[in-house]
Amino acid sequence: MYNYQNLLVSIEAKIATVTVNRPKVLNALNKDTLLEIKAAFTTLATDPSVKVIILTGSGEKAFVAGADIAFMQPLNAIEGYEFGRLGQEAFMAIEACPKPVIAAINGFALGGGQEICMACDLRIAADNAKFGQPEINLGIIPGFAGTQRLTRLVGKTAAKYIIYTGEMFGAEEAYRLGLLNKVVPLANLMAEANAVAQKIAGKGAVSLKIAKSAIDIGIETDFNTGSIHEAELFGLCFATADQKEGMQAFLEKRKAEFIDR
Ligand code: DAK
Repeated sequence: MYNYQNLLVSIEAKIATVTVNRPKVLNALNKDTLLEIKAAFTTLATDPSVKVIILTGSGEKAFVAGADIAFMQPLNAIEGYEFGRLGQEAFMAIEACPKPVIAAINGFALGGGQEICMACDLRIAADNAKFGQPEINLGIIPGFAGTQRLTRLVGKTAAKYIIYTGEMFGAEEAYRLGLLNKVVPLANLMAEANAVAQKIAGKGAVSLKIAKSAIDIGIETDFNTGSIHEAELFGLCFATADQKEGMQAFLEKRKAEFIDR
Protein backbone atom coordinates (compact mmCIF):
# COMPACT_ATOMS: atom_id res chain seq x y z
CA MET A 1 0.00 0.00 0.00
CA TYR A 2 2.89 2.38 0.78
CA ASN A 3 5.41 1.37 -1.87
CA TYR A 4 7.20 4.45 -3.21
CA GLN A 5 10.43 5.40 -5.01
CA ASN A 6 11.26 8.55 -3.03
CA LEU A 7 9.42 8.05 0.25
CA LEU A 8 9.76 5.52 3.04
CA VAL A 9 6.63 4.86 5.10
CA SER A 10 6.64 2.79 8.29
CA ILE A 11 3.80 2.25 10.75
CA GLU A 12 4.21 1.23 14.37
CA ALA A 13 1.85 1.55 17.31
CA LYS A 14 -0.57 3.80 15.36
CA ILE A 15 2.24 6.20 14.39
CA ALA A 16 3.23 6.46 10.72
CA THR A 17 6.66 7.84 9.86
CA VAL A 18 7.01 9.27 6.35
CA THR A 19 10.62 9.87 5.31
CA VAL A 20 11.54 11.83 2.18
CA ASN A 21 14.33 9.64 0.85
CA ARG A 22 16.54 11.45 -1.69
CA PRO A 23 19.60 12.08 0.50
CA LYS A 24 21.97 12.64 -2.47
CA VAL A 25 20.10 15.86 -3.29
CA LEU A 26 19.29 16.69 0.34
CA ASN A 27 15.75 15.36 -0.12
CA ALA A 28 14.84 18.03 -2.69
CA LEU A 29 11.27 17.80 -3.99
CA ASN A 30 10.85 16.89 -7.65
CA LYS A 31 7.57 16.10 -9.40
CA ASP A 32 7.61 12.38 -8.57
CA THR A 33 8.28 13.04 -4.89
CA LEU A 34 5.41 15.53 -4.69
CA LEU A 35 3.09 13.03 -6.40
CA GLU A 36 4.11 10.41 -3.84
CA ILE A 37 3.61 12.79 -0.88
CA LYS A 38 0.14 13.62 -2.17
CA ALA A 39 -0.69 9.90 -2.59
CA ALA A 40 0.79 8.87 0.79
CA PHE A 41 -1.04 11.48 2.85
CA THR A 42 -4.31 10.86 0.99
CA THR A 43 -4.04 7.16 1.89
CA LEU A 44 -2.84 7.77 5.47
CA ALA A 45 -5.85 10.05 6.01
CA THR A 46 -8.20 7.06 5.93
CA ASP A 47 -5.87 4.30 7.15
CA PRO A 48 -7.46 3.00 10.38
CA SER A 49 -4.09 1.69 11.64
CA VAL A 50 -2.71 5.26 11.83
CA LYS A 51 -3.56 8.03 14.33
CA VAL A 52 -0.56 10.35 14.13
CA ILE A 53 1.98 10.96 11.35
CA ILE A 54 5.62 12.07 11.57
CA LEU A 55 7.27 13.63 8.49
CA THR A 56 11.06 13.70 8.30
CA GLY A 57 13.99 13.58 5.87
CA SER A 58 16.58 10.90 5.19
CA GLY A 59 20.07 11.34 6.63
CA GLU A 60 21.39 13.80 9.21
CA LYS A 61 22.01 16.77 6.94
CA ALA A 62 18.65 17.76 5.55
CA PHE A 63 14.94 17.61 6.20
CA VAL A 64 14.14 18.94 2.71
CA ALA A 65 16.46 21.43 0.93
CA GLY A 66 13.58 22.79 -1.14
CA ALA A 67 12.09 22.15 -4.52
CA ASP A 68 14.50 20.35 -6.86
CA ILE A 69 16.31 23.18 -8.64
CA ALA A 70 17.73 20.89 -11.36
CA PHE A 71 14.21 19.67 -12.10
CA MET A 72 12.78 23.21 -12.16
CA GLN A 73 15.46 25.05 -14.11
CA PRO A 74 14.27 24.06 -17.66
CA LEU A 75 10.53 24.30 -16.99
CA ASN A 76 8.42 26.57 -19.18
CA ALA A 77 5.63 28.73 -17.76
CA ILE A 78 2.93 26.08 -18.12
CA GLU A 79 5.13 23.39 -16.57
CA GLY A 80 6.11 25.79 -13.77
CA TYR A 81 2.44 26.48 -13.08
CA GLU A 82 1.65 22.73 -13.04
CA PHE A 83 4.61 22.01 -10.74
CA GLY A 84 3.50 24.77 -8.37
CA ARG A 85 -0.10 23.51 -8.31
CA LEU A 86 1.12 19.95 -7.65
CA GLY A 87 3.22 21.20 -4.73
CA GLN A 88 0.25 23.08 -3.33
CA GLU A 89 -1.95 19.97 -3.69
CA ALA A 90 0.65 17.78 -1.98
CA PHE A 91 0.95 20.22 0.91
CA MET A 92 -2.86 20.51 1.09
CA ALA A 93 -3.02 16.71 1.42
CA ILE A 94 -0.89 17.12 4.57
CA GLU A 95 -2.87 20.06 5.91
CA ALA A 96 -6.26 18.52 5.09
CA CYS A 97 -5.28 15.16 6.58
CA PRO A 98 -7.60 14.76 9.59
CA LYS A 99 -4.75 13.32 11.71
CA PRO A 100 -2.06 15.33 13.52
CA VAL A 101 1.12 15.60 11.45
CA ILE A 102 4.44 16.33 13.21
CA ALA A 103 7.44 17.56 11.22
CA ALA A 104 10.71 16.20 12.68
CA ILE A 105 13.20 18.60 11.13
CA ASN A 106 16.65 17.04 10.91
CA GLY A 107 18.73 19.68 9.10
CA PHE A 108 18.12 22.04 6.16
CA ALA A 109 14.49 23.09 5.74
CA LEU A 110 14.82 25.61 2.94
CA GLY A 111 12.33 26.99 0.41
CA GLY A 112 9.82 24.23 -0.29
CA GLY A 113 11.37 22.41 2.71
CA GLN A 114 10.36 25.17 5.08
CA GLU A 115 6.99 25.36 3.30
CA ILE A 116 6.27 21.64 3.74
CA CYS A 117 7.08 21.74 7.45
CA MET A 118 4.72 24.72 7.78
CA ALA A 119 1.91 22.56 6.31
CA CYS A 120 2.34 20.19 9.28
CA ASP A 121 0.51 20.70 12.58
CA LEU A 122 3.55 20.65 14.86
CA ARG A 123 7.28 21.23 14.25
CA ILE A 124 10.08 19.72 16.32
CA ALA A 125 13.56 20.59 15.11
CA ALA A 126 17.03 19.25 15.75
CA ASP A 127 19.51 21.84 16.96
CA ASN A 128 21.33 21.59 13.59
CA ALA A 129 18.22 22.58 11.62
CA LYS A 130 18.50 25.55 9.25
CA PHE A 131 15.51 27.40 7.91
CA GLY A 132 15.00 29.98 5.19
CA GLN A 133 13.07 31.00 2.10
CA PRO A 134 15.98 31.48 -0.36
CA GLU A 135 13.74 31.69 -3.46
CA ILE A 136 14.52 35.42 -3.86
CA ASN A 137 18.14 34.37 -4.64
CA LEU A 138 16.80 32.26 -7.54
CA GLY A 139 14.70 35.07 -8.98
CA ILE A 140 11.40 33.63 -7.73
CA ILE A 141 9.23 33.84 -4.63
CA PRO A 142 7.96 31.05 -2.35
CA GLY A 143 5.42 29.19 -4.49
CA PHE A 144 4.08 26.38 -2.35
CA ALA A 145 1.96 28.87 -0.36
CA GLY A 146 4.94 29.94 1.75
CA THR A 147 4.03 33.63 1.57
CA GLN A 148 0.70 32.68 3.13
CA ARG A 149 1.68 30.06 5.72
CA LEU A 150 4.82 31.85 6.97
CA THR A 151 2.92 35.12 7.44
CA ARG A 152 0.18 33.36 9.41
CA LEU A 153 2.75 31.63 11.63
CA VAL A 154 5.24 34.42 12.37
CA GLY A 155 3.43 37.64 11.32
CA LYS A 156 4.09 40.11 8.49
CA THR A 157 7.20 41.75 9.95
CA ALA A 158 9.23 38.57 10.31
CA ALA A 159 7.80 36.95 7.15
CA LYS A 160 8.81 39.91 4.98
CA TYR A 161 12.33 39.97 6.44
CA ILE A 162 12.77 36.22 5.80
CA ILE A 163 11.34 36.35 2.26
CA TYR A 164 13.01 39.63 1.15
CA THR A 165 16.50 38.74 2.41
CA GLY A 166 16.54 34.98 1.70
CA GLU A 167 18.74 34.66 4.82
CA MET A 168 19.15 31.31 6.53
CA PHE A 169 18.41 31.13 10.24
CA GLY A 170 18.91 28.47 12.90
CA ALA A 171 16.58 26.43 15.06
CA GLU A 172 16.81 28.75 18.09
CA GLU A 173 15.78 31.76 15.98
CA ALA A 174 12.97 29.72 14.39
CA TYR A 175 11.79 28.79 17.89
CA ARG A 176 11.96 32.44 19.01
CA LEU A 177 9.83 33.45 16.00
CA GLY A 178 7.16 30.90 16.89
CA LEU A 179 7.84 28.60 13.96
CA LEU A 180 8.73 25.62 16.19
CA ASN A 181 7.25 23.78 19.14
CA LYS A 182 10.57 22.36 20.38
CA VAL A 183 14.29 22.26 19.65
CA VAL A 184 16.18 19.13 20.72
CA PRO A 185 19.63 17.63 20.13
CA LEU A 186 19.78 15.84 16.75
CA ALA A 187 20.39 12.48 18.47
CA ASN A 188 17.07 12.83 20.36
CA LEU A 189 14.96 14.12 17.48
CA MET A 190 13.05 10.99 16.48
CA ALA A 191 12.64 9.85 20.10
CA GLU A 192 11.16 13.24 20.98
CA ALA A 193 8.89 13.28 17.90
CA ASN A 194 7.74 9.75 18.76
CA ALA A 195 7.11 10.70 22.40
CA VAL A 196 4.90 13.61 21.34
CA ALA A 197 3.17 11.41 18.73
CA GLN A 198 2.51 8.72 21.38
CA LYS A 199 1.08 11.27 23.79
CA ILE A 200 -1.30 12.52 21.09
CA ALA A 201 -2.15 8.97 19.93
CA GLY A 202 -3.52 8.31 23.43
CA LYS A 203 -6.28 10.90 22.87
CA GLY A 204 -9.54 10.29 21.03
CA ALA A 205 -9.26 10.38 17.22
CA VAL A 206 -12.55 12.24 16.78
CA SER A 207 -11.70 15.08 19.15
CA LEU A 208 -8.23 15.35 17.56
CA LYS A 209 -9.76 15.56 14.10
CA ILE A 210 -12.29 18.20 15.01
CA ALA A 211 -9.79 20.24 17.05
CA LYS A 212 -7.65 20.43 13.89
CA SER A 213 -10.69 21.55 11.89
CA ALA A 214 -11.71 24.15 14.49
CA ILE A 215 -8.23 25.70 14.46
CA ASP A 216 -7.49 25.49 10.73
CA ILE A 217 -10.90 26.65 9.53
CA GLY A 218 -11.21 29.22 12.33
CA ILE A 219 -7.93 30.95 11.48
CA GLU A 220 -9.09 31.46 7.89
CA THR A 221 -12.33 33.13 8.90
CA ASP A 222 -13.46 35.92 11.22
CA PHE A 223 -13.57 35.39 14.99
CA ASN A 224 -17.36 35.11 15.24
CA THR A 225 -17.71 32.61 12.38
CA GLY A 226 -14.80 30.60 13.80
CA SER A 227 -16.47 30.57 17.21
CA ILE A 228 -19.75 29.35 15.71
CA HIS A 229 -17.85 26.57 13.89
CA GLU A 230 -16.16 25.71 17.20
CA ALA A 231 -19.52 25.55 19.03
CA GLU A 232 -20.93 23.19 16.39
CA LEU A 233 -17.89 20.94 16.66
CA PHE A 234 -18.04 21.13 20.46
CA GLY A 235 -21.65 19.90 20.27
CA LEU A 236 -20.59 17.08 17.95
CA CYS A 237 -18.21 15.77 20.62
CA PHE A 238 -21.27 14.87 22.71
CA ALA A 239 -22.30 12.35 20.04
CA THR A 240 -19.12 10.32 20.68
CA ALA A 241 -18.43 7.41 23.00
CA ASP A 242 -15.10 9.07 23.81
CA GLN A 243 -16.82 12.11 25.38
CA LYS A 244 -18.89 9.83 27.63
CA GLU A 245 -15.78 7.79 28.52
CA GLY A 246 -13.54 10.84 29.05
CA MET A 247 -15.96 12.46 31.50
CA GLN A 248 -16.88 9.15 33.19
CA ALA A 249 -13.17 8.38 33.70
CA PHE A 250 -12.65 11.79 35.30
CA LEU A 251 -15.54 11.22 37.69
CA GLU A 252 -14.20 7.75 38.56
CA LYS A 253 -10.66 9.15 39.00
CA ARG A 254 -9.13 6.83 36.40
CA LYS A 255 -7.39 7.24 33.03
CA ALA A 256 -9.76 7.43 30.06
CA GLU A 257 -9.71 4.55 27.56
CA PHE A 258 -10.64 6.15 24.26
CA ILE A 259 -11.98 4.01 21.42
CA ASP A 260 -11.79 6.66 18.67
CA ARG A 261 -15.56 6.78 18.16
N1 DAK B 1 17.56 21.07 -5.56
C1 DAK B 1 18.36 20.19 -6.22
N2 DAK B 1 19.53 19.73 -5.73
C2 DAK B 1 19.91 20.19 -4.52
C3 DAK B 1 19.12 21.11 -3.79
C4 DAK B 1 17.88 21.55 -4.35
N3 DAK B 1 17.05 22.37 -3.72
N4 DAK B 1 19.78 21.38 -2.64
C5 DAK B 1 20.90 20.65 -2.64
N5 DAK B 1 20.99 19.93 -3.78
C6 DAK B 1 22.06 19.02 -4.18
C7 DAK B 1 23.30 19.79 -4.57
O1 DAK B 1 23.21 20.23 -5.93
C8 DAK B 1 24.37 18.73 -4.39
O2 DAK B 1 24.35 17.87 -5.47
P1 DAK B 1 25.75 17.33 -6.12
O3 DAK B 1 26.51 18.54 -6.45
O4 DAK B 1 26.35 16.49 -5.00
O5 DAK B 1 25.29 16.51 -7.31
C9 DAK B 1 23.86 17.94 -3.18
O6 DAK B 1 22.46 18.23 -3.07
C10 DAK B 1 24.52 18.38 -1.86
O7 DAK B 1 24.37 19.78 -1.75
P2 DAK B 1 25.63 20.78 -1.54
O8 DAK B 1 26.87 20.17 -2.07
O9 DAK B 1 25.21 22.11 -2.05
O10 DAK B 1 25.71 20.79 0.07
P3 DAK B 1 26.22 21.98 0.99
O11 DAK B 1 26.30 21.42 2.36
O12 DAK B 1 27.45 22.63 0.42
O13 DAK B 1 25.05 23.07 0.94
C11 DAK B 1 22.74 23.83 1.03
C12 DAK B 1 23.78 22.74 1.46
C13 DAK B 1 21.38 23.32 1.46
C14 DAK B 1 23.06 25.15 1.72
C15 DAK B 1 22.83 24.00 -0.51
O14 DAK B 1 22.73 22.71 -1.13
C16 DAK B 1 21.75 24.88 -1.05
O15 DAK B 1 21.80 26.10 -0.98
N6 DAK B 1 20.72 24.23 -1.67
C17 DAK B 1 19.67 24.93 -2.33
C18 DAK B 1 18.71 25.47 -1.29
C19 DAK B 1 17.62 26.27 -1.93
O16 DAK B 1 17.83 27.29 -2.60
N7 DAK B 1 16.37 25.80 -1.71
C20 DAK B 1 15.25 26.44 -2.21
C21 DAK B 1 14.95 25.85 -3.55
S1 DAK B 1 13.69 26.81 -4.34
C22 DAK B 1 7.04 26.74 -7.41
C23 DAK B 1 6.68 26.60 -6.13
C24 DAK B 1 7.61 26.41 -5.16
C25 DAK B 1 8.93 26.39 -5.46
C26 DAK B 1 9.30 26.52 -6.76
C27 DAK B 1 8.37 26.69 -7.72
N8 DAK B 1 6.09 27.00 -8.43
C28 DAK B 1 4.86 27.74 -8.08
C29 DAK B 1 6.37 26.67 -9.75
C30 DAK B 1 9.92 26.21 -4.43
C31 DAK B 1 11.16 26.60 -4.65
C32 DAK B 1 12.26 26.20 -3.80
O17 DAK B 1 12.14 25.46 -2.85
